[in-house]
Amino acid sequence: SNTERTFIAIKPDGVQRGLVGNIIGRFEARGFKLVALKLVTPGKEHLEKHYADLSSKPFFAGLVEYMNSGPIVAMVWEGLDAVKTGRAMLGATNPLASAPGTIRGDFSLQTGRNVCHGSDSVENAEKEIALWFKKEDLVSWESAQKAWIYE
Ligand code: YYY
Ligand code: MG
Repeated sequence: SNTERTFIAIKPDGVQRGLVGNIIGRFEARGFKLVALKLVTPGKEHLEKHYADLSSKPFFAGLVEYMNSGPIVAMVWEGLDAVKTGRAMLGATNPLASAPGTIRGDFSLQTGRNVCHGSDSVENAEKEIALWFKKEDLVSWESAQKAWIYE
């Protein structure tokens, strides 16, 4: 475990359903530090790049259409073990397999409407952050809470 950055995105269903504040609140309350945030509709080409690894899957076209159906809240969160912990906070890909208490387990039922994205490895987090944000959009700052969250 180390200090890491992860890419978290509230998908169009999460935005439309008014879950932005709740999801951001979870990452804040857990102790992660916000490094970048924007509301965007990046377009099909960008979303195809984001999900490039899944381009051969039968659900790919529907996935891109869903992701392109409204604004997305794109974020970078930083902290101890942020990638793995972010995934744990999200829950399983299929919301029916997500434990209550997770974002997907609390707010969704179907894989194709699972509300929130999170990077699955440090390497992919770096790629995703570079795809969604310019270097100068990543804010360097010290949280006043740091000494109360870390030993
Ligand atoms: O990382 P995660 O979002 O949990 O799952 P991925 O396997 O990377 O798939 C990305 C995205 O694709 C998933 O969140 C919903 C959608 N999807 C789907 O619609 N149907 C599947 N059988 C698998 C994934
Ligand atoms: Mg994934």
